[in-house]
Amino acid sequence: MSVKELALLNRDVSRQLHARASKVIPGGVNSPVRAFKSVACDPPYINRGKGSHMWDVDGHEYIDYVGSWGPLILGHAFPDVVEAVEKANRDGASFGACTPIEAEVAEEVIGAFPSMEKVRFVSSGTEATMSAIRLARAFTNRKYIIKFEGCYHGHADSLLVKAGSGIATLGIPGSAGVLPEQAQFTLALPYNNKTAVEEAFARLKDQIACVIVEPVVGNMGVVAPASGYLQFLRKITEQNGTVLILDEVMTGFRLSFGGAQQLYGIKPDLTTLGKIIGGGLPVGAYGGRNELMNMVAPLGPVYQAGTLSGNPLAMAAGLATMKTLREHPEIYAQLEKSTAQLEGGVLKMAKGHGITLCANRVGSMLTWFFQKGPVTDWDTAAKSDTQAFARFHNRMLERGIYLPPSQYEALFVSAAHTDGDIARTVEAAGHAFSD
Ligand code: KE4
Repeated sequence: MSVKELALLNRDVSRQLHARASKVIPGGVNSPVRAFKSVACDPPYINRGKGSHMWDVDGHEYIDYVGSWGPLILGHAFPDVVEAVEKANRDGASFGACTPIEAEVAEEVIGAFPSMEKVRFVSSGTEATMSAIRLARAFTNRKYIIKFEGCYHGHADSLLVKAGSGIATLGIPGSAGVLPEQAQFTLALPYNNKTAVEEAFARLKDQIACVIVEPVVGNMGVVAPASGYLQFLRKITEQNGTVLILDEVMTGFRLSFGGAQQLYGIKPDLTTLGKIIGGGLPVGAYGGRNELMNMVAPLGPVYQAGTLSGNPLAMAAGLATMKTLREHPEIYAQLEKSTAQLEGGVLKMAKGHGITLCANRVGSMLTWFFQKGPVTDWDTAAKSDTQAFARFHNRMLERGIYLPPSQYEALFVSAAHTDGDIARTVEAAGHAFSD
């Protein structure tokens, strides 16, 4: 189809629904990235997903590479997950009481993450990271936290912070409504930069409660840790009695069954999880060794609670997902192969059309950056041509390929993606580059 024909693709019903939603929900969305602002097009309204495909209300079919932003490693409406949730729902959706399945899911998580002796379930990744930081501050009796620019850990006030003027200066609010007083104890340092971390510890010595890091970053686009970087963070935190929190909300059960910490051989003090452990339903978690976790209420003084924490439906979806991954470890080799084919196929198409493109990939997390690269931190990621990305995104969407609507996001390949999906996506990229 020519670009002109493509532009005629009817998306009227989505537009009408978006106009209606925008009257009653801020921006018409319940999470900002869904508004498709950075790709300047109206968001398709999705009403069905199956396997690696989704359909919108205007009847367009898409190969989906967002997968609900990571949870759907098995694809949409995976039968075992659907059946588990339906069965649980027939017995009642929520009790606000102890249920048998919670310990079963906790054992599944701890079996995959030996750095954890106990785990607490919450309802989002934000709750998980917020709680882990509170626990780290209580355990160390210290105030300061270190995060890294380009890493996202959810929308808790102390994490919506951007770097101050110079390296290792105190954080400044990254959002309206976050007070300077709430940002002042957060340092936002450059990722993959050892000197910045050394300077922060030299300056603040024994005042740093925790370092929280995405072990493989997905939230500036995919950025892998430099060789030895995670081992460096583990060593300097150990030397200073600082808690190392690996935020594996995205990488947990994604990069391997034991997440990035299994892949890179790192034993954190605390791990946060989300996305895949809920199988598409709302679940977050934080966990670590007993010395820390036994401080969490009702055992200890660190308060944290949640009406729907450990919700039976969400637990059922997560358990069915994790069991499938545990029983089919070959899925990870399949994801490695299919995502590598996707990465390389599109890079080859770009080269053939004279498009400047580089890629970062770890397992089934992938980002093509519209620049020559390399992309190793936020400063280099930010050099990308976001207009070129937006054009590519739109043209792929018109050709039935649903990519994350931002240059600074990871795409996700699922076990449901077929060789045909990958080939069709590469072919669509060739057309998109030539439009
Ligand atoms: P939630 O509160 O959105 O469940 O999790 C926050 C979070 C924490 N840690 C990491 C590493 C994350 O990637 C996230 C959330 N990821 C984004 C995608 N980049 C969610 C998508 C959205 O905000 O709508």
